[in-house]
Amino acid sequence: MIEETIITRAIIETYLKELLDSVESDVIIGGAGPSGLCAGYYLAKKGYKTILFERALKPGGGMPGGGIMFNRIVVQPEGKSILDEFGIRYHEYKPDYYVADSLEATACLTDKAIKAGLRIYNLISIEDVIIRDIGVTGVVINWSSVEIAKLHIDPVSFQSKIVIDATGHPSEIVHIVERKSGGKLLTPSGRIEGEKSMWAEVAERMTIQNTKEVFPNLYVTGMSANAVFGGPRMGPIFGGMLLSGKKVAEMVTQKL
Ligand code: 48F
Repeated sequence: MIEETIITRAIIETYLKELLDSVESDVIIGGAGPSGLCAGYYLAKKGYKTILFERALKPGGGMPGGGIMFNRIVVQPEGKSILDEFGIRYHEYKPDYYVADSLEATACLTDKAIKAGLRIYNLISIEDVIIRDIGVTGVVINWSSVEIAKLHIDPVSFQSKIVIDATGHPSEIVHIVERKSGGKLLTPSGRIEGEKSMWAEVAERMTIQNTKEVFPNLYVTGMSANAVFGGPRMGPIFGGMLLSGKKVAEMVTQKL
């Protein structure tokens, strides 16, 4: 016999128990694209309590869509070791250009990150941050459905030692901090430099260079790093995203 009310209780009770335990954490990541998932995997694997809020229904960000909806991604040789780490299969298309299935890549990243201990909360948007004297100390969240419907419902806050902006092209968390801190970012101008037009080779290199602390206790990874520090976009080549996620996890580990 199947009791509907037990199903209801199982879902609500287990979700809320974990959510309550996530109110304070070591690291909060905004965005479950490739860089956020990769960062979350390496941090959770090290034993840090790592929470990820994702606005969308499903994780993956720009990865599952591949290039122009063709579900393939390209990765350069430097990214191969991360594909191996996550069990993502690939083949050499031409020397130094590896092709993988973008759905398999998304599934493997998500699977390994969750199994390493990353807590992913989908359908939740980060709409503000908490800033104290020491820098960023957490985020303010609301249901994405509330945001989309433009309902007047107050959000709640979650505290962490570190926040990582992995929100991709719009670099949403850094935009909030720029606006609310009066432009005191650790960028050359103190403000967001802005993303430049496509140049895959330079962009891939710069994504890793630009993976940094951009305000005390706030780091940028992936496309957000390039948008904040003035790097170009790169299109459907993904090695830089994965390497940036790994790098930010290493930087945060050193700081913690
Ligand atoms: O855009 P996205 O995949 O970011 P990424 O990890 O990777 C970029 C590539 O996909 C691609 C590219 C190159 O290869 O240029 O675009 O840097 O994932 C960002 C995720 O953040 C979520 C959004 O729904 C997406 O899944 N997101 C954005 N803003 C918020 C957010 C927010 N305020 N709160 C929660 N999630």
